[in-house]
Parts: sequence; structure tokens; C-alpha cells
Amino acid sequence: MKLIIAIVQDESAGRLISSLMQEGYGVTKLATTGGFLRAGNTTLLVGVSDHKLKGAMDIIERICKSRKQIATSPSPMTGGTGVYVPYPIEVVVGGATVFVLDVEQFEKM
Ligand code: 2BA
Repeated sequence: MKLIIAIVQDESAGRLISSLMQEGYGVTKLATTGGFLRAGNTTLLVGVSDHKLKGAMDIIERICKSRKQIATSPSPMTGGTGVYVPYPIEVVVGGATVFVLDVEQFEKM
């Protein structure tokens, strides 16, 4: 048995949990904070039997694969006129940091 620890962006978490649960995986969601950005993220614990590991990893990759996206700047530049001009910026969205651990013992009491 393996324990998947997946740290994902909050925006991806709902869809990822739904997809994992639809496929019969048990999931625990933790509200976590990244040490570098000090921003909220979501950590999922997923205990899986060895033969179901690949299926879970495929789902995580499908939903969380990082990609570049054009977004409008949240803090628009001001020109000399004082007019606010929103401008496009490239941002990385999605992405997951995943650890897979061997589980020594698993009990439900
Ligand atoms: P990622 O490397 O995709 O990491 C996303 C989040 O995953 C991290 O949030 C952290 O919560 C977790 N994480 C990543 N690697 C980990 C590890 N080895 N052990 C435990 N948890 C881990 P943040 O720490 O807020 O980092 C957000 C993003 O900032 C990172 O994205 C990376 O692109 C960048 N970053 C992190 N540390 C950096 C540094 N020292 N210098 C420059 N950029 C950094």
C-alpha cells in the first residue's frame, strides 16, 4: 500500500477530490500553507493499494498539470494621466507537488 501526499493549488482541489472519489479513492483534504509564498494551498492524503497507484497519479496529472495562462494584471499600471490600464501577464496555473510513501501498516479501528 502507498500513501500519496499531493500539494495542489486551492483552485484545483475541488475538481481533483471529485475525480478521485468518483474513481473510488479515499481522500483527506488538509488546508495548508506554502512556506515560500506563505499562501494557502491544499494537501490531499490518498491511501491506495499498489495496483491503484497509477490510476490515482494519472488523475492528479490530468487535473493538475501546470500550464501557462494569460491573465489580467491584478494591479494595473498607472500612466502619467492617472488612468488605470490593465495589462496581460503570463502566469503558471495548476501544478502539483506529489510524494508517494510506502505504508508500513494500515488499520481502521
Ligand atoms: P512548487 O515547487 O510547485 O511548490 C508548490 C508548493 O508545494 C509549495 O508552496 C509547498 O507548499 C509545497 N512544496 C514544494 N516542494 C516541497 C517540498 N520539497 N517539501 C514540502 N512541500 C513542498 P510554496 O513553498 O509557497 O512555493 C510556491 C512556489 O514558489 C513553488 O512552487 C516554487 O515555484 C516557488 N518557490 C518555492 N521555494 C522557492 C525558493 N526558495 N526560491 C524560488 N522560488 C521558490
